[in-house]
Amino acid sequence: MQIFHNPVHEKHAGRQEMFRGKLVPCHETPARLEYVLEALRQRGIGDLRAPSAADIALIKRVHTPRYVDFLASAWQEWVALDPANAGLDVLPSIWPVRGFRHDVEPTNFAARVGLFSFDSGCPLTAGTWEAALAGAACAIDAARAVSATSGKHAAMALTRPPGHHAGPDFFGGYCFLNNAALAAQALREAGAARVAIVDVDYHHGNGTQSIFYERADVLTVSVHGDPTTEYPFYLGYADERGQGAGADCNLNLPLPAGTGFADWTRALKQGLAAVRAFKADAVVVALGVDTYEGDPISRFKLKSADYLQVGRLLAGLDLPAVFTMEGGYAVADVGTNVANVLEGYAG
Ligand code: SP5
Ligand code: ZN
Repeated sequence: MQIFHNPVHEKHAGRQEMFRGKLVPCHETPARLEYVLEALRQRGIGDLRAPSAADIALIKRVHTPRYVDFLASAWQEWVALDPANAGLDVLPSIWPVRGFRHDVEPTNFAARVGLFSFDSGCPLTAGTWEAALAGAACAIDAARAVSATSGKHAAMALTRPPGHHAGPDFFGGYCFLNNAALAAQALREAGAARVAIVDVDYHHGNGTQSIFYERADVLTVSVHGDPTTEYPFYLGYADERGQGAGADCNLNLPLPAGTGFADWTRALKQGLAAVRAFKADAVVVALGVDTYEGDPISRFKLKSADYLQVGRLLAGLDLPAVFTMEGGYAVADVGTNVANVLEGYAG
């Protein structure tokens, strides 16, 4: 499997996220990816390569141009406000909720940060744009590599920050550019008529759902913690089925906190059946391993060995596949768990 690894991921390193009225250390750290790399190297899994330059035009067909331009210049604007800001991260503090206008773009920086974000747990740092852009390139390259090879070929975008919470024009949930959505778009543009995205991260892939909600060419499936109690709370319910041309092209499979592998597998199999019924030509797997029993912010009970079976089940689709790296915060075990999925997938 070709693995496009983000060589500048560590340039995105948030200091703190807001949690219960305090700033606490970020869960989404550079070490997460280093553990994955180490596990892949040790086990001889994959063929590591660097990404090419990012296709900004493609990124602007998934995200709005004004959002992409905001991300690209946000850090410079932040430091221009006060040179001392260079030692601090950007965290949103105000948002336009119901009744506020979304069509205006204030010049005030904090106001623009809020316009383009949805939570205060997702710091934007000096290197966020560079890291997110290289990660997007990994996702696009992985999709193009898979498209260029016939048969059941697979590739991975091994990158952070993750992507599945990032929507058409907002960041949040540790995500800035939606790598899974970019991979799906790249697969479409390389000739796949129908693409499915299967999101197995603990959290609902709200950004991915929003990006494709009215499209019939991309099926979005997400197995996740029930948003009644789990982040991101405001999306991810079973009655969200897609809209307009995209009606019946979104499938949410929420499961209660505490769910173990047997029940989780039943939901995944239901999701995979929907992918088959959709007659997808290719699949993108948004691979989060925060479903792990040891994850510090999540509440499913998968064990490390279960991830081998997750890989086997995904391989059963028998489709060209692109994996993107999403969540997983039990840092020292993230490598084993991701490597297990890929090993199970390879058979
Ligand atoms: C990609 C991904 O998995 N994003 C998840 C974002 C979750 N953000 C909210 C997490 C709040 C958890 N805070 C718990 C702190 C316990 N010390
Ligand atoms: Zn997650």
